[in-house]
Amino acid sequence: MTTRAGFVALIGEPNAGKSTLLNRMVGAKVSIVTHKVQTTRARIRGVALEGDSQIVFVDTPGLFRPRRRLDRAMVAAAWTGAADADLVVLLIEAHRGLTHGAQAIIDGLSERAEGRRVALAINKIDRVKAEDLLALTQKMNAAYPFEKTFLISAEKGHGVDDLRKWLAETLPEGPWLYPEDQIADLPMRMIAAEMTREKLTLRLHQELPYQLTVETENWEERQDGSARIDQVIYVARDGHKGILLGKKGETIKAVSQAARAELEEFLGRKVHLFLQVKVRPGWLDEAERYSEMGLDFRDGN
Ligand SMILES: Nc1nc2c(ncn2[C@@H]2O[C@H](COP(=O)(O)OP(=O)(O)OP(=O)(O)O)[C@@H](O)[C@H]2O)c(=O)[nH]1
Ligand SMILES: [Mg+2]
Repeated sequence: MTTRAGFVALIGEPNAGKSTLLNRMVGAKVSIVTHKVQTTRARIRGVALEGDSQIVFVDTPGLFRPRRRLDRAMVAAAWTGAADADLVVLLIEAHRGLTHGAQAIIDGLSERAEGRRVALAINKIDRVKAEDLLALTQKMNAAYPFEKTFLISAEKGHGVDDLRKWLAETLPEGPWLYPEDQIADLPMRMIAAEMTREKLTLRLHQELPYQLTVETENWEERQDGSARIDQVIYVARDGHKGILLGKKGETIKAVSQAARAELEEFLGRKVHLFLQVKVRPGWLDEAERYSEMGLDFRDGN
């Protein structure tokens, strides 16, 4: 039997649906999803099997014009993901079309991921009329020589099987890179921290989600089969701590409950989750915070 295996980087503007697509391909939620931009911060690998192929999807942070150190490190991580991959899939949003941001990514492709084979996935087709898609497909292919174009809805699942099949056929021949039953390549402590960050992002407004980070400090397996997980939420300002806790601690309590429920489902057992909020004004400039997130601090320079 000839097997195939390789890395497929999912790139695109923030909110394009990269993490949604990764989760659908893998069949489990390994990367967090919100309706807000810049949700994903680092490269997250999820593994899918299709016939004799093992496809390692690499979810990446959205590509945008970075301002802060964290933004720069995120964008650098995304480009590294594209440069290291066997195949690249650029996601755009059907209803937004060829935006300035998408054009900037196309311009970057030849420079930052030279020689990579790139397919286009026009996502969120559930939001547009079918007849609009032909013109957009043509426009995109005039802007860049994509190997293939797929019309998909990562959320509803349309077109996703065709994309997976094409990727499986197109990856190089070679032995599988992960054990057959592995679906993600990300430490559990980080997946757990991401789940809490997702709940925080969904609940908090404006800039706050971008001013915090979550780390799993301790993970204890208990005799009764449950897990005790201690996490720290770093915020940059005193005022943020108050907002995060909420009136009588309501906000943090709701976040904790939602994150715990998801963790329990993911792990298939009982979880005791303890969240602590720490004010740390300089966390956005601390190397250790970046390595905990899976980012390279120096990329932020
Ligand atoms: N209508 C529709 N919404 C979608 C589809 N795919 C993703 N979404 C929504 O788009 C939003 C962003 O999805 P994500 O998967 O977090 O996007 P992302 O590209 O990973 O975003 P960043 O991590 O911020 O770069 C979420 O609210 C998703 O539910 C789709 O096919 N159709
Ligand atoms: Mg994402």
